[in-house]
Parts: sequence; structure tokens; C-alpha cells
Amino acid sequence: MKGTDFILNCLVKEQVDHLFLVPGGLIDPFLPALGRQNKIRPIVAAQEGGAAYMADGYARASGKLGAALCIGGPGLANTVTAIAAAQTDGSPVLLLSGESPTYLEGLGLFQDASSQTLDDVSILKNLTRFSSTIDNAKNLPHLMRHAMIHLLTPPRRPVHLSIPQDCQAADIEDTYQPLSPDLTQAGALSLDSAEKTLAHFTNGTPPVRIAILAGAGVEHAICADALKRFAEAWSIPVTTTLRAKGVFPEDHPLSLGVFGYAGTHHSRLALLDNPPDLLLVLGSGLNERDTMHWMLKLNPNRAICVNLNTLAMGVHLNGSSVVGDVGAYLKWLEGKKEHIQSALQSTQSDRKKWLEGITSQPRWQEPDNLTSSAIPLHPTRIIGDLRKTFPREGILLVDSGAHRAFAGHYWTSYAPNTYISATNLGPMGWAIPAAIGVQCAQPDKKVAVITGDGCMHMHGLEVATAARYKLPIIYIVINNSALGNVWLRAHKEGAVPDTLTSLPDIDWAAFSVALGGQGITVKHPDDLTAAYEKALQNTGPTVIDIKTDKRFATPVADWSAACAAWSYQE
Ligand SMILES: Cc1ncc(C[n+]2csc(CCOP(=O)(O)OP(=O)(O)O)c2C)c(N)n1
Ligand SMILES: [Mg+2]
Repeated sequence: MKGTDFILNCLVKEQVDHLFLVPGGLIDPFLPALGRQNKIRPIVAAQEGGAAYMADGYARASGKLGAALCIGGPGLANTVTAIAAAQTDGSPVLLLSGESPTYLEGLGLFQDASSQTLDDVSILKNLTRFSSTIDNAKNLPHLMRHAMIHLLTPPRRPVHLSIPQDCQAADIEDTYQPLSPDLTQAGALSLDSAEKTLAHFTNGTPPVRIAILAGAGVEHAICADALKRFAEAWSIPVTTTLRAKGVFPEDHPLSLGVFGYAGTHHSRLALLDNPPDLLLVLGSGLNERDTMHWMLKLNPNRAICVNLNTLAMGVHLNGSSVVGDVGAYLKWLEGKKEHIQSALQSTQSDRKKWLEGITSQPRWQEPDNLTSSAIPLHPTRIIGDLRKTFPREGILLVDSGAHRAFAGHYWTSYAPNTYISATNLGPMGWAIPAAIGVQCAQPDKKVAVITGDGCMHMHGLEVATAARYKLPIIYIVINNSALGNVWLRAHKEGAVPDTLTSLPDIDWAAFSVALGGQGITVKHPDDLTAAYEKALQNTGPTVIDIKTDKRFATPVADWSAACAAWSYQE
């Protein structure tokens, strides 16, 4: 078979059924190859950045790898932000780019971006776990295997392969074997350090106020059920990072909601105001936002940290760290029940009282805004009404801007992978194409996006892609005619910063209609539910342009207080 067929066949063997692409000369041989098979549905994006974001959304919503295909040079350069976002959020995106034939490298060929000129591979070296050219067709089978191992075994990260045209057209005599679950679901755990954590539960006076901070590691290890069993068995409250929102149902009596940026008062009360006797940090990268601007201090006598990433843990906690997969740790801990049950049982009723004391206080910053009748509409009302209309098992994607804070704070998420956001890099417009990948991976689920008008300026054209493939995604544009998050700071600095961060009021509903989607404009809060219901009935995409005001303050009071209180000198 041809190199192109071999590559597509590898994807099929790893269960991939969509490929997001923008065609071009350097990948011409892939087009007939896509026509020779029927297992992979090609989705043509408006721009390569969009295609890579779609692959990212597909990976996050499917648990598999997501694949994008583009030409090298200008096409590859368009994907840089998307690959960086996949890298920082640990999303296994495979980027395949076309390269000039090896025998023409460095001769001044149009769009040559081989190692002799722009060097596509080195552009993506820092942004991927593995970036390589296939400089000889004989290398394709084993380098494809390298790529799959880097994508599908922890730590899952993006991978780039640059495929010269002679390699795309070469005859390959090899059969790809899918990776064994022994590799992909290794569930590694350092048993010695796991054993040491038992003392935290049993030594001296057993801890009463125990809490869990759950991060994306719970999602990666697919162990939300084990987390729930452990929490419920011993009445241990659970907070999550914003990245992991939903790994513990936020309407569960033990849920404290999100901790850190856009987090709840409940989580702040439990973790910061009066730090717990024991905090289990399960699979969090402990970045600035996960630690409430580093205000969360981890003491090895009062914390256990489990993570496959030693750097993430070691920076914050020297000792009491378990190098391992969170799922493997929770499974192991379940097996140690007899060692910890008397300590955990003896403290259970006091722990419940502690939790009651916390949850009897307000959870949200300004919950009255959930029913605000303000015109222009309040963003909190937009989110509150969507939650009431949107199915429980539906998937929400959230973009970058002030709307991220409103959604992170007020949205209630019930299950893992139902609140998807690029939280670490935060590139504007990510959610618009990423939702296309999510809808392709989960065709039976309702998919909605909370985005901003500034984000629409960046990647709104991908609504045309959703329309072309009849994907019923609901795009909710919280339209405040501003780069709102920046405006909230900038307008205090005078007229010029105010103007530079304001935007014209675009008719995003008309924009959607022009691209082949449905468009609805909402100016009155009483019209929200009908708009959502109409969008939920549509067979293609709907953009709901909701007119709001840039002056509404974001619900980040706890975060701002933490930032103000923090000092590097501490
Ligand atoms: C690619 C990129 N450029 C710039 C930024 C900085 N930035 C963060 S939020 C934001 C404004 C977002 O505007 P909009 O989409 O309208 O959302 P709003 O804040 O108004 O809700 C900007 C410019 C970014 N995160 N990503
Ligand atoms: Mg805006």
C-alpha cells in the first residue's frame, strides 16, 4: 500500500474515525487515499488552526487521539497555537503535515519548509512530545509507531510528523499492529510511596477535616467512579480544578465545586481559610490557577499528592508525593480498606459537621444574578438559563475571556468530559472549532459553546464548517462589544485603553446565516429559553448572539483577593 494508505490505516487501527484537514499541494496524495477508504470521515476546516483545534476537541471528547492534516510551511505555521494548547492541556493531537520531496529539499521549491529552510519539524519541537520528519519511506512504519506511543501512553501529548511527498507516494510493505492496552493503560504506581500515605490516615490523632482536590489526572486515568466511591465511603468533600470541572458531580452533597480561578466560596473556605487536616491532591498540575495564585500551601504532614508528573508535584511538595496514576492509587487504596477504615469511620460524623458548616454558607459570589432581569442581559443569567434548558449529559465548551469566569463559577457540571476548556494556554476562539471535533466524537450528545465576540473575531468562520457538515452545535456568543476581560482592567487607565479594548457590535446571528447556520439575536432575558429550545431542535449549527454589557464584573472576588495577598517574598 501507499504511504498515505498506511498512515490512514494506522489511524483506523487506533480507532480514529475523523480526520480534520485543509488540503494543499504538499498533501495532494492524501486526497485520493481518503477516497480509497470509508472508515475515516474527512472534515475540511476553514483554517489549519481550526483543524488542529478540532482534533484537540475530538481527542478530549473521545479519549482517543485526534488527527489533523495540513500542508507544511504556511499550513503548519497556522497550527502553532493549537498545538501549544494541546501540549499545555495534555491532549493527544497528531498533526500530519506535508513536506516537499526529499530530493528537492533546499533547491528553492515553492513552499519548501523542510529542514533545509523553515524547518517545520523544529518549529513544533518545543510544542510536542515528538516531532519528526519521515526522511525515508522505510522509516515510516517504526516512526509511526513512535508517534502512537508518544500520543497514547502517559504523559499524553501532541505529536507531529512531517511527511515528504515521495514518502506519501512510496509503497510500504508493513502491517500496523495497534498498541496493546498493557502500554496504553499501564496505570503505573510507586508502591513504596503509596504505602507511606497510609500513615496520614492512621498515625496519631486521625484527621477529621479531609478534603480532595481533583485535577485532570482523574480524567486522564478515567477514574471518576473510583473517586466518587472513595469520597462517599468516608464522607470526604471534593473540589476540582477548573480544568477538571465535572470529574465529581457538582450537585453531589460532597461537592465543593471548583477551587482556584473562578472557584466557589465553598472550596476557598475548605482549602484556604482554615486548611484541612489532610488534603489529597489527585492529578493536579498545581499551576497558578489550580493553587489560587499559589496561596494553597502544601505541607507534607498534611497533604498527599499523586501525579505522574514529578515536576508538577515536586515544586509544591517535597515528600508525601506518590509518583503514579491517580486511578491506580485509588484502586490500591480501595484494597487497603482494612488499614484505614477505623480511622476514617471514627472521624466521619465530625467531618460531616465540618462540611455542613461550609455548605451552609453561600457557594457563589452573586447568585441573585442567575435570575437577573437586566437589559442588556447579565452573563450569569445567560449561563443560568442555559443550564436549566441544556440536557444533563450534554457537553459544554468554554472559550477565553470574561465569559470563562462566569461559566466556570456558575455552570454546574455533572460528569467528566462534559465541561471542556483550554484552561492552561487559553487561546481565544479555541472552543469554536474544538466543538466541531467534540460533536464528531460524540454525535449523539448535545454540544454547546460559551464564547465571546472577541473569540468569534478569531475563529468564528469555523461555524461554516459546522454548517457544511450539519453539526447541530449551539454557539452562544456573550456579546459585550468588547475584549471584555481586558477592558475590565484597561478602561480604568483612560480613554485610549478603553477604546483599544472595545469592539464594534457585530450582528453574529446574520454572520451565522451567511455561513449556512441558523442565527438568533437575544436582547431580552425572557427570550433566552425559547432561543435555547429552538437551537436544540436545529439539525445544523445555531449562533445565538446575546447582547450583554462589558461592565458586569466577573465572579472572581476570591481570586482577586488571593492575588492581592500573595507575595513572592513569603
Ligand atoms: C489568542 C489570544 N490572544 C489574546 C488573548 C488575551 N485575551 C484574553 S481574554 C481576551 C478578550 C476576549 O474577548 P471576548 O471573546 O469578547 O470575551 P469577553 O472577555 O468579552 O467575555 C483577550 C484579548 C488570548 N487569551 N488569546
Ligand atoms: Mg466580548
